Amino acid sequence: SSSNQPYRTAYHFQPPKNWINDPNGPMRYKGLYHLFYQYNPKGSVWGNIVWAHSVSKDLVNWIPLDAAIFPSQPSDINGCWSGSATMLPGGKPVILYTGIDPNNHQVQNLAFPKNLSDPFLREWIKSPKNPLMAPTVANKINSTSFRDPTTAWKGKDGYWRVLIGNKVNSVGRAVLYKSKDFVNWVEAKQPLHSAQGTGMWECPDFFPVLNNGPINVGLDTSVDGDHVRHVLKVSLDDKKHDYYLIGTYDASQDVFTPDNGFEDNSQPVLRYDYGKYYASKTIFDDGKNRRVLFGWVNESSSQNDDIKKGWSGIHTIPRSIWLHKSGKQLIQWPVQEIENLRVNPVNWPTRLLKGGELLQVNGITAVQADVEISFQVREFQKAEVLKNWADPQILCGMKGAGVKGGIGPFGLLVLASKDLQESTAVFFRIFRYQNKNLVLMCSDQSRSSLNKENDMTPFGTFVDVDPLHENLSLRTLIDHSVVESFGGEGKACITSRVYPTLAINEKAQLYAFNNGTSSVRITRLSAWSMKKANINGN
Ligand code: DQQ
Repeated sequence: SSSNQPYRTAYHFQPPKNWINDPNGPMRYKGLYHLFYQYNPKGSVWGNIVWAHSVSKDLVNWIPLDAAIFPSQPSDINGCWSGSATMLPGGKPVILYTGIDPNNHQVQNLAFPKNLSDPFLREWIKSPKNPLMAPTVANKINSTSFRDPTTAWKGKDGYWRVLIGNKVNSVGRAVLYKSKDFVNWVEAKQPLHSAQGTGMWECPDFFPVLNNGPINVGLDTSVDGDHVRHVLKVSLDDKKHDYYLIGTYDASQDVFTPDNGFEDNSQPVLRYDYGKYYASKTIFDDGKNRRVLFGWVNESSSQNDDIKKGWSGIHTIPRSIWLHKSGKQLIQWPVQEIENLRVNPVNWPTRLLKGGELLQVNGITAVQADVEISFQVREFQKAEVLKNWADPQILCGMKGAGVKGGIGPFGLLVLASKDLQESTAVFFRIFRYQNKNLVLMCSDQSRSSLNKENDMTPFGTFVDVDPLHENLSLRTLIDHSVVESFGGEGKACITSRVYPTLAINEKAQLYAFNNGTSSVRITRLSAWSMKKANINGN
């Protein structure tokens, strides 16, 4: 119950107990969404990995099914690791996943549904030809750095292509394999892309996005052409963050070239999320014609606490993802279905939020809420001057919500205790940098809990919004131990895990605050209590 499990979520995906990590093989089949995930059936730390399985009609409520893929043959006897689904012609789904063989080598395996007329796709059969791709003396692939096949895409030449994460020394690589029949795979001469000094690339994802298209419209993974840009996402094992590149896919050479600015000295620059977020994966949702992103959020608590509470890991709310009209970044927004959980709206009329002011948002269940707030900044004279560029996360650490500024910090205090001994601050602060306004967004959990065993490092990023011409918007999904925030209409995402000791259940409170000297105008505040979703029998 929520009284002895105050950190369990009410509308974020998690199993009833135990360890969960990467989302695997999401797909839509016969009108149902399928989500598999890395799961330890035996405990709340990583190990004994199988593909657990849930289905959903709406990406909000999930029905649990038995594990779909589990160790059963030499090519996966030591674990069934991450992978992806592909729809073959005629609407037949197949799964490629990494198996750990008796020598602890990483190999790629194929599985297909036993019974295509079962919309739940409960039973999966493994190809007798497994493994289909394996490290050998001839291909010189490192047997412990070869994993996480993507959804395959089909070229005009009729060949399927798939990427496998890999590294050679410290060069991260997306190794490309091609196949005519999905069973016999041949390694291409060169990887689709690689980068010096980035380390192991886990869970690659490669997909087209519409260039200059309407918002929230997605494309099937095999679509290509002049109207399309391509996205390569990699999960950097060394950093434990998901980075993405936007660029050009040359299908004739099978090479991806990122646009200028996406790599700095070979290192990728942009992230999906500047908080806790990893091993994500997208699908094309042919029901709603959009691309949907699934991602894993680890705990920030100690392993001892995870063992005590009996579980670890959640997934974010699935997000729609598309290319911003600038072409310079992706936009992410929680799938619209999540709004069906909204009840008891609270709306404020436009009002001024003076420097030093703290306003409580009353009338909602603050521990389980969806909040949208927008700010208009009118005076820019008092902006703090930033002389030298600084890492935004470090800036958020130095200039937390309690550090008074010129314009900002202003934003939300979530999961706050009555006396404010505990709170998580999600806020903006505007700097003057090279004669422009630079907007910093922070998720500051340094005061989120009296339990100092938790990792409470603040997170932050700059947001590409010009506050001179646009309002600064923030949406925050609050769910007991997760705070998922979207700044600038989905330009910047930060997900935090927090474990208040006082601000739990009905004791949690929500505030808008301004700790700058300049006033800002709240042009919108809409907040909702969120109903509990039915997630895996919880
Ligand atoms: N998790 C899986 C691997 C993957 C890693 C193992 C990423 O396949 O590389 O559970 O979190």
